Amino acid sequence: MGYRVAVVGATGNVGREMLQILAERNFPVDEVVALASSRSVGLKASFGDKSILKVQDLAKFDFKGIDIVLSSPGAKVSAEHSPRAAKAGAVVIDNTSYWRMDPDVPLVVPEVNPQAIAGYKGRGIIANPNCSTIQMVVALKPIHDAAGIKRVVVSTYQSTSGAGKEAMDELVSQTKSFFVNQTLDPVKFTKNIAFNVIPQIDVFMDDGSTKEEWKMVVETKKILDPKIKVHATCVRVPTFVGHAESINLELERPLEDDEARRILSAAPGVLVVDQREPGGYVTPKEVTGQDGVFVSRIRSDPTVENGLAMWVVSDNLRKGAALNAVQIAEELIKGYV
Ligand code: 11C
Repeated sequence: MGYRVAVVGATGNVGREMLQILAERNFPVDEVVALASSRSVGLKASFGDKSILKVQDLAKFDFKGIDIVLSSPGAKVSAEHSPRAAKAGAVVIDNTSYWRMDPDVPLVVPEVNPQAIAGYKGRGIIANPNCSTIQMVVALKPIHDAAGIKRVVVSTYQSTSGAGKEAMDELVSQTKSFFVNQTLDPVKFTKNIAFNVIPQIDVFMDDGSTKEEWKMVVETKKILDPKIKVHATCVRVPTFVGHAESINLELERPLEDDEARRILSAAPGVLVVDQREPGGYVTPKEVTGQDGVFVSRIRSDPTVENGLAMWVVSDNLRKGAALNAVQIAEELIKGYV
């Protein structure tokens, strides 16, 4: 038996990837529906190489009979339509920031807290975490189980695809304009992104952090352990796909770097590439289109007691968004729908 699945935001970076991954992983479907705003109605969306779908109007769509919704529109759209879909009987896996911190909505990374899925019954919504959080907690979970994480200090190097297709186009056009001696003013970003890095993702909060940084703090606590202290600096870099993170950990108990490497190599969803020679590590460009969370540069940090440092890279559109949502759906159909 298959499921009736709807993908909301089907024409966006993440929505397209959701359709691709559902098809790639042969998710058991009887029907797949592609939904987006009225502007996109009539456009086509590929369900992998299985079929071409005609995009339908989200606002007019009746969710009755739909089993699972994978949703990645803007937060405001999600606030309105995810509860509407849930009320019609669907389980909604929502990739926006809107529902993540709601105490009645589980926030799930299947390699880390699959047991939390059961909590969806309250609202009928399961939240998919922010991309920079997902890849970090997949790498932190086995270390936390082995040696207890007290504190995390993370700096991110986030690709333009996290800000959408227009942001990727802005990187392309600014790069091209540089070679013809023109300057194109920023539109999607606050400063030029070509040949630059920008230490702001999302809006500023009252304490001087940005909302992306705040998300990394509160989401990590909700998914992994509320006792872990997290300090994040989130930076946009001129790459297209793949977020990288430099992570420093302070552990409760000593953990040799060789032991950390062994533990990470055996952890679900993690691939260790750590050769301590030129090129013996992973960069964002190499992980585009891949499913894993890649860990390199694992080493002791002698500046704090029980310190450990690592470099973590993953495809932000796949494990950071669409793949994680599809994995939640796979867990869900094992016993919850
Ligand atoms: C970025 N992490 O790279 C953001 C995109 O809360 O789902 C995802 C925003 C979110 O810009």
